[in-house]
Parts: sequence; structure tokens; C-alpha cells
Amino acid sequence: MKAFSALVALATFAAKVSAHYVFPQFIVGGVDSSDWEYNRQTNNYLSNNPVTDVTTEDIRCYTSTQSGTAGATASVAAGSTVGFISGPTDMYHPGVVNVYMAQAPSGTDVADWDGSGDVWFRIFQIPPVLDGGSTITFPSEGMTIVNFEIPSETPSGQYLIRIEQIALHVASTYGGAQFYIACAQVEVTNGGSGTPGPLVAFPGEYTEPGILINIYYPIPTNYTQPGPPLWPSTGGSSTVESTGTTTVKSTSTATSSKETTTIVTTSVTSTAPSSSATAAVENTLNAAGRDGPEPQSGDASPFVCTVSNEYYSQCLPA
Ligand SMILES: [Cu+2]
Repeated sequence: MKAFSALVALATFAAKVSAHYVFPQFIVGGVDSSDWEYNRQTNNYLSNNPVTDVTTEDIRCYTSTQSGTAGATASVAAGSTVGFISGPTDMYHPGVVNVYMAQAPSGTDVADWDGSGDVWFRIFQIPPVLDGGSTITFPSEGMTIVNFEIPSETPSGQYLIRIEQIALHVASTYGGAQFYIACAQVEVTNGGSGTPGPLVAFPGEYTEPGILINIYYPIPTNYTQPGPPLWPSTGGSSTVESTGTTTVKSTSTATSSKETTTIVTTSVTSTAPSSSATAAVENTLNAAGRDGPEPQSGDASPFVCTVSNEYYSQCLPA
């Protein structure tokens, strides 16, 4: 019986680590939706397996093998709080969260729209917490509910809202990062008069910074959250000035003790930093050596990770 119990325990553990997760539920008006009510049913609704190829259409909403675009459209007020719920498990991988929105072209019902083109702006993030190389922690790890606000400046209209958790536990080789994705269909009401941006495309936006990274050794000293600057820019609203020019400054040094700071100052007549300026910033950041080397033998990593295939891996305390 003892051997049997051990076997059951092992099987349970194996099921847990391979279960993965999806985002079937949306929260609007404080009410949890049913599964895939407002969220488009994703390819992995049964397998829960992640997207690992950033160049595929599935990096957008992960719906390529689903017929039609399931889901109703939720009415949400600008400035209100909405959310996504993961299932069947919490987001048990270490990783970062981004939330994007994209407005359907006028005259197009969002339920019939694929979200292609330079249309996505980033409104929310849960980045890692770093302390200069001693530790890196991921606040989204273990979360089940991700709440965020629809910016009050968002114009009224129909939108897709895209959530992703980028799991980074096996991200030290190209194609190792795991994207857990869902897109909800919403109609924003009582909107503002903002001009969302910068606008990016999926696929297209993601390459390596913040995605190809070894989070275990050496412990990163800084981290580039994938994606364009948040809209509206956060934490620096007092620094936004009407200067008539658009400048993008960034500071990124190997000795920085906190995450990379990107300061965006934009004029009231400019909708967004130019893409070339953004690209320059990203190139500069990439040159900081964020993609750490592979672990060395005898390193100080607290985990040993075993990759069985692209969908199954586990990291255990060394
Ligand atoms: Cu996994």
C-alpha cells in the first residue's frame, strides 16, 4: 500500500506540472463570466498548452483552429475595473503579465474582427521585482485573478482586450518562453478622448528582450518588459510636458539596481513616440546584455530545470 500511495502521489504531481492554464473567464461589473462567454475560446481550451512561437498568428489571440469567433461582447465603462481569471489552475509559472487593447475598425463588429495590423496598445503590466542581482521574483506567479482598469481616456467603441502571461522558467533558449493568452470582446462605454498608442502588431512586436532570458543564473539585474510603453504612461504623468517635440530617453546600465526606466515625454500634438525612436531604445536596452549566458556548472541557481519537450518541463529546488 505504501508503494501504491507513492505512485498516486507521483501521478498527481505529474498532472499538476503538466496541466498548464488558460483564461476562460472575464470579470465585468464585479461578476465572473462563464467560461468562454466573452473570451474567445483558444486552441488550447482542452490541452492548456502555451504558444511558444512569437512569429505565428496564434501569438495574438491563439484562436487559429477555432471555428468562427465564439463569445459575446461585454459592455464595460471606461475607467472601470475588469479582469481575467485563469483556469483550471493558478498561473503557477514564474512570468510577467501584459494586458493590451485594440479597437475594431469603425463599421466592423469586434466579434468579426481578427485584431490584425498595428492596432494594439498596452494598458497594464505585472513585471518582475528585482533588487540588483540578488533576487528576482514574479508577483504574477500563483495568481488566479488579474484585475486592471480600462483607462478612462479610452474612446468609446468596440475592442479586443488581450491578456498574456509570459512564463519564463525555460526561457533561456529561443522559443522556450511560454505564452498563455486570451482575448475578450468588449464595448467600451462612457469613453474619453484619448489617443491610444504606441500601436503594435501581433505577430511582429515580440522578439527577444524580456522573452529570451535566463531568470536563474546569473540572476538578472534588470528586466525589459516586452511590449511598447504603457498607455496612458504611468507613474510619470507629471513629467509629460507640452514641448512640441517627441523625445524618448532611456537609462540602462549593467549596474542599475532597479528595472530599466523608460521616460517618454510627448507633446500634446504627437500621438506616440516614433517607431524608430522606440526601436532605438529597444536596441540600446538589448545591448545591455539582458539575455544572460547559460548556467555554468557549480552555479548558484536554486533550481534544476528538466525540459522534456516544449510543453513539459519542471524546475525543482536543487
Ligand atoms: Cu508550463
